[in-house]
Amino acid sequence: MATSTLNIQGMTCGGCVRSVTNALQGIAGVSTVAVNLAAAKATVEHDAAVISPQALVEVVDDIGFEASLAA
Ligand SMILES: [Cu+2]
Repeated sequence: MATSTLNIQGMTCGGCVRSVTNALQGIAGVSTVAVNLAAAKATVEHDAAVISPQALVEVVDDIGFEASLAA
């Protein structure tokens, strides 16, 4: 199991947090998702053999936010 942290720009409220959480949680291979609005980050535990960190970023971008992998 891998843990990836994403920086996410564009989240302004609890609805955004829910949208991001649901999108990430819905991906095959993702086990847990924790989104922090104040920090503008999401921490995702996932099976890297099923879903890559970059693919997580793309899913968040696809629903209208600006994501990148945290260093
Ligand atoms: Cu919102």
